[in-house]
Amino acid sequence: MNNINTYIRNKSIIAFLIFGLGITSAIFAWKWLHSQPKIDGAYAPLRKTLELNESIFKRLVSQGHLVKTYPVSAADKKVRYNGADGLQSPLDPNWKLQVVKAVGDTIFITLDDIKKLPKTDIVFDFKCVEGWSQVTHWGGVKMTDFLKHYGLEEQSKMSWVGMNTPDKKYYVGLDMPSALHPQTLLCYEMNGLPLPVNQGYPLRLIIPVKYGIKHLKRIGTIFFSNQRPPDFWAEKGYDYFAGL
Ligand SMILES: Nc1nc2c(c(=O)[nH]1)N[C@H]1C(S)=C(S)[C@@H](COP(=O)(O)O)O[C@H]1N2
Ligand SMILES: [Mo]
Repeated sequence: MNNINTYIRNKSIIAFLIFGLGITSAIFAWKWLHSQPKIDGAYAPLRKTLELNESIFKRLVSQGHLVKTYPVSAADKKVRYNGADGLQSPLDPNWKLQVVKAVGDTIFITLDDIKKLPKTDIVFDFKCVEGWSQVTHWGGVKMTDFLKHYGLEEQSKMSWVGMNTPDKKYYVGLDMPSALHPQTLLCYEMNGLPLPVNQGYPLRLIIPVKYGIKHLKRIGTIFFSNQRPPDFWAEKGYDYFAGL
């Protein structure tokens, strides 16, 4: 009898010690994580996980994976709009797209010039990280057609593309494989009509392999870099790549 009591007591003590050890290590792990430096708003170890996810995603893109498309008839006529950062000031009536080929070498391109390039339409399920999605219809020039037309092959060998609104208040960074994805558009039409102002008139990005946060509205400047460009939502802790 006594032996059994001793046995139960010892078991309880061991269970209690293991429980205590578990709690203590959880607290230490939490403290350790919060003592780590932040990279783009996320603690370094968590950022590492996001980057691992991204390397898997990049492989998918380079294998030529296409986002699912829909017939035009499936597109919603009442398109939701979301996000007005960088759209607050009135648009300069003399707006031109600025493409920085190199430091001190910027080209200025009008909307009419962009409209002369081959046009591509896409109907796809536009997804916002906030949890909604909508099948919508967009038209514009494929990023790859645009880059070829303007002789930007050398720039396309760099690792990153950056885009800003004219007032620089909203900005995105894109990995080159996603920028060169065949479904990525410099877009000037929605439902076959010029973009509404709150939807990014005169020119916005449509990059179906990524969440809405990357689809910059009202593009002012495009530049190329081997360093990762600043990114509005990544700075607030969202995944830099925001791939689907
Ligand atoms: N300039 C600018 N572009 C932006 C945003 C913004 O706030 N400012 N919001 C983004 C987000 S979070 C989403 S979901 C999409 C929404 O595009 P829509 O308004 O055409 O639906 O735009 C993206 N592009
Ligand atoms: Mo979004």
